[in-house]
Amino acid sequence: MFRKILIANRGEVALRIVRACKEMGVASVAVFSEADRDSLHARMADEAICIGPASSALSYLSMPNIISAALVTGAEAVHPGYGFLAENAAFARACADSGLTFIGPSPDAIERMGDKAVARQTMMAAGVPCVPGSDGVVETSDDALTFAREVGFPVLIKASAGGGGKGMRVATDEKELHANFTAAKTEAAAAFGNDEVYIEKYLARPRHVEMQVLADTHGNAVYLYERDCSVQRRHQKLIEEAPSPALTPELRAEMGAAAMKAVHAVDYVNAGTVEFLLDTDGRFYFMEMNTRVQVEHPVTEQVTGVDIIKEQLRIAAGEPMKHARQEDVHLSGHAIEFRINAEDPLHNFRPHPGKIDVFNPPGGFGVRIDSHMYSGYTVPPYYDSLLAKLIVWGETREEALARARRALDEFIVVGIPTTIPFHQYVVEEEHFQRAEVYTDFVERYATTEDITSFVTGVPVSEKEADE
Ligand code: MV4
Repeated sequence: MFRKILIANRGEVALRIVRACKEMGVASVAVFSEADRDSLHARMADEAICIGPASSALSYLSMPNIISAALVTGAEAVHPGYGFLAENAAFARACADSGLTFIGPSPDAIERMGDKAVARQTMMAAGVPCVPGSDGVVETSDDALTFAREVGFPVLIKASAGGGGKGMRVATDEKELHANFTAAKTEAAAAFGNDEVYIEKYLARPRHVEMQVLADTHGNAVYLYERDCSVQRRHQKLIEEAPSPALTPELRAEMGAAAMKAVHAVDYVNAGTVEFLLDTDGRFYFMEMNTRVQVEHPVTEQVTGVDIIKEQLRIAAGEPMKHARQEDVHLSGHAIEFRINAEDPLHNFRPHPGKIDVFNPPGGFGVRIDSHMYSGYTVPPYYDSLLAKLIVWGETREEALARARRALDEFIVVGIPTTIPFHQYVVEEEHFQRAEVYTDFVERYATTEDITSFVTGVPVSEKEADE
């Protein structure tokens, strides 16, 4: 095992990694920007080193600053967390070139999954089910038309360099295809400096179901089952749960086998996530592969008992992972994660940095809080707005929901608005309670009017009648 590692991140995930290090007897080095001097991740690590000014580009995204910090502190490895440099192949290479172990997959795997057209082509060749569409990049709008006619309209034009919803355009008929193909390419060129696009049939109201995988350098590979992440807003996940209420045991085994094919197709090592779209007929299709640990990894930890961060460290250190056989990985109960963001759900989820006067987290059986906040902490305006993750566990989904209601009621944050009221609304919402949740859930059933009405106690219909 490593003696000392550097954590190239901030906030709750940096703290999550510090905690794993402490339990494993690994010394931790935190890095922080000038805006994060008073942050908990820096205080809880064994050592902390300033890597630049507030701007991410000059601190958490600065490869030379981070690598220098690792070298001067004598760290042997770098954990990138999620976001920032986590899926940057050049960074993984730069670590290796400096004699540092990157705690993640090979630069090659990062690169191949980072290009979404190459990822799709790789998965098609490996026999992983993909949405009907083009085999890799589509060069001309005439070729796009050929594919669209083959699979039928509507189709989705996606940027190869995109992912996470950026650079997508729907075309509902032949007339729209040409204009939207050109628009998608222009948009992709401007956003990513790469105008390559590919085509898929557009699935109506899919669910987002993703498989957590782990693979080590000894040839062991397992899936830790799925997470259902259908409650999203503008491609930002808000609630994730495991297991997915939409999977049968048979479908779960099929999806797990498909995820294992994906792992083997790129000789994947370390923790990863294979994202699928599940259509209303129970068919699933590969969407993307994330080559990092994800924000929502705790829901999987709660239902499997596997500490994913510790497994990442063991794998990167060249040890066999602890949960190496599929037969040893069991699902137990139900977990749901609620993202508590420094955002105002009554005003379009507008980010709202500022001082937290009081933070009183919930507790008790089946409640886990992963957070870097404390009473008196000031949320800086420079980074993402995730403040805390509330993860509840129950023997059943119903028990987890009852526990979520109780925990959300106990959860006190004074000083800035948070997404807590949004979650309090959702756990009472009938479609969510019945688990009838698709990727359009928020726009359909959790609008600003719905949440405002819930918070003020004024029914939506009465308010409309007043106006
Ligand atoms: C799709 C789709 C429908 N059909 N692909 C959005 C994020 C990016 N990773 C892919 N996305 C989608 N791809 C086909 N062929 C619908 C979406 C999508 C979506 C997917 C998952 C979760 C939320 C979403 C919200 C809107 C669109």
